[in-house]
Amino acid sequence: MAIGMNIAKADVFVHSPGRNFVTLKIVTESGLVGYGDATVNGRELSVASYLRDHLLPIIIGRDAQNIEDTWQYLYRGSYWRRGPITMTAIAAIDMALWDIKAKAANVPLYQLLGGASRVGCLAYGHASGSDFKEIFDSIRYHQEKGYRAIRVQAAVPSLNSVYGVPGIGKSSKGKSAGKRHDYEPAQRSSKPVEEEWDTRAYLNHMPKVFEAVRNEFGPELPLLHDAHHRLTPIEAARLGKSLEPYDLFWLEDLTPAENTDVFRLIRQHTTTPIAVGEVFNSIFDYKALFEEQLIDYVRSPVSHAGGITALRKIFDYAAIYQIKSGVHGPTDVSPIGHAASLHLGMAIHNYGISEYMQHNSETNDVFEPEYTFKDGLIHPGTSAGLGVSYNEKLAASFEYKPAYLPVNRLKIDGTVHDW
Ligand code: EZ4
Ligand code: CO
Repeated sequence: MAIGMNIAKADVFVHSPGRNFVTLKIVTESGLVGYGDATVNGRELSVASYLRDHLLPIIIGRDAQNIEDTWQYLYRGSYWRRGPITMTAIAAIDMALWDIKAKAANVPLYQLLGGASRVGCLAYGHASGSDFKEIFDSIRYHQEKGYRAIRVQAAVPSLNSVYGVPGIGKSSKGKSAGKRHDYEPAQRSSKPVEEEWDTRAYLNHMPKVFEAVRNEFGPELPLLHDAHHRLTPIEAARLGKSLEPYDLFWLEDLTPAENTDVFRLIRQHTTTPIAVGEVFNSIFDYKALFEEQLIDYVRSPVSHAGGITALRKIFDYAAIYQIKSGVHGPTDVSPIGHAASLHLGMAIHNYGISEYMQHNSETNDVFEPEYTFKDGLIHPGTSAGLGVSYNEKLAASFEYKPAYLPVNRLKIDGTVHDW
């Protein structure tokens, strides 16, 4: 047994460099440091408490090398399993222990997961706009940055706001363009912002957007779209069908996440590939979807699905059904969580694509991620471990402030609508 590999110390940091993040630091007796991302957007303090009050006291003194056993101890050993807070807390510990194991072995983490299966991880960026011109400009901007696959979100003419499309209504003043490429959807405020929604208007408008984009950019560019869980099963089927002529790479999060049975209906109606799972947190959420071959891409990131140990199993299970990874990579996954997903993405065979929104400079100054983005591919870097650090002093200068994702109401009568 290696000397000094027991967990000596663990701390949780909740700060706001660029946006709110929850960061776990584990230190072994020998002084090796591992980091984990424990951020759940808009519910940060719950995960911090779950870690500080319940998990960290029981992992002190454990052998940091026994990652699988620690995972089972925290998951199977607890009466209360699953759920986003629990699984994110376990994920943070798992990530930190893999970081330590790779540092102890002096290799980048993907080497421990089987080595590189590719030269880099294909990523997609977020284009959006209030009108076709803004959308085209935003796509071009991302292409110039190197992206080879692009998610397109669009304002809907009759709506004052649409999630994922910043700056609606300000375009005539020319103020939205810069902001649009550095978008943080969780607003720092004591209550959530409220946005309005109209499914009919959305369903009528989206095919026009993708028709215009295909006409402008041709058939080759991989295009993605996210419906943010807002549709009923039959509406989802209609959207998939109406977008078939535009050959989407995927259609994401069509219906509310709880009821996965609806994918049977959707699948019968459309050949548009389907991605789901950014709010899933367990292999059991995917079980029927895999076995019945109802989806094409797994959205879970390492940080929300129980860690590298758990997501690796989900990906291996998906591989049997030719289903690929399509990891969630918004700004609320910290550079630590993003790096963990990238190391796993480098190693697995059934890699698909990663979302890569890019953090702002405040975030990057604190975490100093080593991953690099070139020609549309992200590489996690070759230094030992996850290749991410955490500048505690600098982080502490960015005080945590509550921030919430918006709440969505129907335009016609104010009914709260699905995410
Ligand atoms: O709404 O990360 O695909 N990306 C997304 C994100 C999510 C936020 C939620 O925290 O859907 O913008
Ligand atoms: Co999404």
